[in-house]
Amino acid sequence: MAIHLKPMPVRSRALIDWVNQSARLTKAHKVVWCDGSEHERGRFTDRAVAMDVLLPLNQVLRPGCYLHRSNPNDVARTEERTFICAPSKDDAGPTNNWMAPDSAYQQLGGWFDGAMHNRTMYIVPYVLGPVGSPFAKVGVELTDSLYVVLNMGIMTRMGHAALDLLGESDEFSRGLHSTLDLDPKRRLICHFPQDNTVWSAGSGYGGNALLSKKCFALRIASHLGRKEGWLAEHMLILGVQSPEGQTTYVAAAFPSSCGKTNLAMLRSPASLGGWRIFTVGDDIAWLRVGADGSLWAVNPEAGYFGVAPGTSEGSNPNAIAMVQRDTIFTNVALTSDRDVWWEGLGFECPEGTVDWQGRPWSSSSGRPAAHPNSRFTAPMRNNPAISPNAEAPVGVPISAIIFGGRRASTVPLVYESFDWPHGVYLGATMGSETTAAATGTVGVVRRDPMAMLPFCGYNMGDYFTHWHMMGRKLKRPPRVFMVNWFRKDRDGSFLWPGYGENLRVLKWIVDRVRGRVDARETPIGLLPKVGDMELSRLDIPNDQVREALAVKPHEWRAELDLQEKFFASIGETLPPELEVQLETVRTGIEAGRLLFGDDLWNLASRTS
Ligand code: OXD
Ligand code: MN
Repeated sequence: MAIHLKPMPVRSRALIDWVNQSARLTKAHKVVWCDGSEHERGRFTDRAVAMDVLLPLNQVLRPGCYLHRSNPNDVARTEERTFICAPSKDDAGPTNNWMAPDSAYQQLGGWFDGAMHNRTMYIVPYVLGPVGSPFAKVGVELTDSLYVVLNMGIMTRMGHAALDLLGESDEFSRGLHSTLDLDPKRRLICHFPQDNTVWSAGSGYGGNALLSKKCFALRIASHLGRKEGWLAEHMLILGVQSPEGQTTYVAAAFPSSCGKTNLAMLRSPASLGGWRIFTVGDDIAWLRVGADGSLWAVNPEAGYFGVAPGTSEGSNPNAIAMVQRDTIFTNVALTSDRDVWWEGLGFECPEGTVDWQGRPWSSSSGRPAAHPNSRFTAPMRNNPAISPNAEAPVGVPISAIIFGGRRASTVPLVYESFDWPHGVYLGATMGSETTAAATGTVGVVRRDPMAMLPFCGYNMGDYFTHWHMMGRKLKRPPRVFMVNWFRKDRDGSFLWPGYGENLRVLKWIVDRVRGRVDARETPIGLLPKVGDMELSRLDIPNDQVREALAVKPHEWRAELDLQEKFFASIGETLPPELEVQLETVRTGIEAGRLLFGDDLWNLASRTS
């Protein structure tokens, strides 16, 4: 019989019943309700240190910071072991793995049976979205991982706030998580949207185990959003403030590990003094149509689970400042003075550093010191660029949506859609090279519509239709843009410097939204006139910018064929509107090529 410790005032009968049921199933040795207080965090941290779950870092250099080393077989999201267990396979659609709900409950139920007999079950109630916001939702995660509890305390509003908001209601997301024995063969992340439930087994890694994040705030929430008429998206949210003090809010979807956190926290380069970025969120946006007919967004999370490698004083100075304290690092390297190091931190690895597995390491070791998907978990309040509206219950009004992928060719630095349906087509056809954020081959282009391929909790074709429906409800829809920071020249060098200089692209987007500049019309969308972009004091020739903006028909022919293949793979649920959009682009590209050859829009950009 489980011992319940420190019960808090819990008024939801449904919550108590479910906790009891889960404790019986897992035969939890102890059940601990988490209240989310600082005092509790201190106790849990001490316990995690005593259990070697956390290693204290140098508390003078990094107060409140700890290092966690995960099992080497458990370092990224496992998409092939992630399932949408909706009642029918069609509900999950062709882009998701599907398992019948009964089979999934049965298989995982077998694994969970007795899984915590000598472990503590922590009950983690949490709120997603600012407390007091109409967007806010309650979730509860039951877990046997102290690492998960401590991360959830950073990533969500955890404890009393959630129980207060829940009151007597039975409306909360139910997450049951056990690391089991971390055997990859007994690893499954199963979502039951119809039950507002996730069961996650066999992994302790972020996206698989912090159930508030990808599992609830995206997969389950996208299903709820479809039912209730809103959107849960894999998007950062930021405010761009002009030198006059006018702020324009933007939401942007990029696949994992493509720089969302860097863009959300961007510090303007000296050459663009006067322009500033404020972060509302770095990974997830919940979006609703407001009474004014605009799209309003909140960040459901309270912290950032960012990719460490590549984060430096140069690429993201605000993140470097943020992770100076109160941060949990996962799978980074440890220096001899107990500080952290990772590839791309901007300085040589100090001697005596051990790698993410604790093995001696030097630059000649022939392997990275930090795992490529190593992470920092930091509270958003530590971000020096946090928006004053990050906790605003009503959210922020979104004037522009930006889609973007990692594409070495074809996709220009920035362009704008003609209207909302064309914008949905841009998002639906997004492609990107795969990264280390998920297990599998890195560097292959895959279609990743709206950056939601791994996170959409229902049929992708129905998801596109939902986007069209949202557009119909919007009296003042945001403009939609596509960006690509990663285009390369023939020699394989990046054409655009990226990082802080991306603010120049944001400035053009803001100028478009505010009606300050016009654009060049091409079959793929509206491109900047090079003269309208702020390029002063940028250390690259204008011709290189033109190359980054070029529309090359031979590349687009190949691209459109791939898009068509992807659409075919969606099957019957694909809205015909998307095929019409694709054919319109194809006709434009072919006509232009016949009339002017392959260099048409390249040439056009030269004259503007
Ligand atoms: C993330 C991801 O952790 O997208 O945010 O993988
Ligand atoms: Mn993400």
